[in-house]
Amino acid sequence: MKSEQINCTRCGFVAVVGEPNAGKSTFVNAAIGEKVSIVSSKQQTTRNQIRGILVQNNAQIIFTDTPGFFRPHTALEKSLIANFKNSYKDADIILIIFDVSKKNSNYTINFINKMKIDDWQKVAVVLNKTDKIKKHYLFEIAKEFASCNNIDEIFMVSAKYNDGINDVVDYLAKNLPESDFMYECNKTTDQDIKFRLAEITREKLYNALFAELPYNIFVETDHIVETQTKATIFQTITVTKQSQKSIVIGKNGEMLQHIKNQAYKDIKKIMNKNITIKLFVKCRPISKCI
Ligand SMILES: Nc1nc2c(ncn2[C@@H]2O[C@H](COP(=O)(O)OP(=O)(O)OP(=O)(O)O)[C@@H](O)[C@H]2O)c(=O)[nH]1
Ligand SMILES: [Mg+2]
Repeated sequence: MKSEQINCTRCGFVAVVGEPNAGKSTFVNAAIGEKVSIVSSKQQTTRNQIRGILVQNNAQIIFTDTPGFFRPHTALEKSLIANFKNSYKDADIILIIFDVSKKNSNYTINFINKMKIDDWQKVAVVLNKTDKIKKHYLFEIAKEFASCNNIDEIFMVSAKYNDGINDVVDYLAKNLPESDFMYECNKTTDQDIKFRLAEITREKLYNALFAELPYNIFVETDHIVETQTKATIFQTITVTKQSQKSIVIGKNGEMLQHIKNQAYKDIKKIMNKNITIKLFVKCRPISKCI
């Protein structure tokens, strides 16, 4: 009986949800200890559901980092929301990330109280960015969340400074259902390598051109030419206006070079070999239906 308990493994899905910019992707990266999801101070950075995978003791935790929840206006936002609703309905544990420096918790609390949860699902709240506010405010916010329906646990963390993350990970590992692992032990994400590298460049673009860039800018990895020791990564950045193309390239190509330099370190870490990045910028106007 005892050896059966020791050998039992757990595995399941954890949906990481919350308002835009709450720090969902930062949290997932901190938990996994690797950048699997891009981070920026621009809202709605995460467009797709990103899976990050972590083995903790006898448990394999499969995080789904989601686009933030908000009232949709544009077609892109509507598709983000549709994606988001699917992301938590099959999750074993739903982690609600809240940015405590926002102070107004009504929207998130309302969301939690309206969530339709099945009996087998658990909901926990992660109060994030604790580094940004004073302790007594934090306890007031925690009290507000404690009165929500269905909350199993409340954690206080600073994802950016890796504070309090282990407690959340331990809780997740203990509360996932008994199951075999679904992924190989050393896998940290299920993303295709081309997509992952394109996301890194998109992060650097957002961070360098925060105010000037619209959301409909896309980065694609066209191909990767690889030997055992070296990889050349060809990527295309697509914008929708000539003026945006000039911004991305910058004077004498300086902005493009800056983005490449910024992407270099992260991409090298992922590829684990010498790399060269070739960036191209293309303008493709959005076609209008009449
Ligand atoms: N000070 C502080 N900043 C944080 C913390 N966690 C995240 N941030 C910052 O908050 C901003 C948004 O972080 P993201 O992880 O991209 O947030 P997100 O919830 O994934 O955002 P979307 O994908 O756009 O919904 C970034 O500038 C992060 O560096 C934290 O614990 N403390
Ligand atoms: Mg995100």
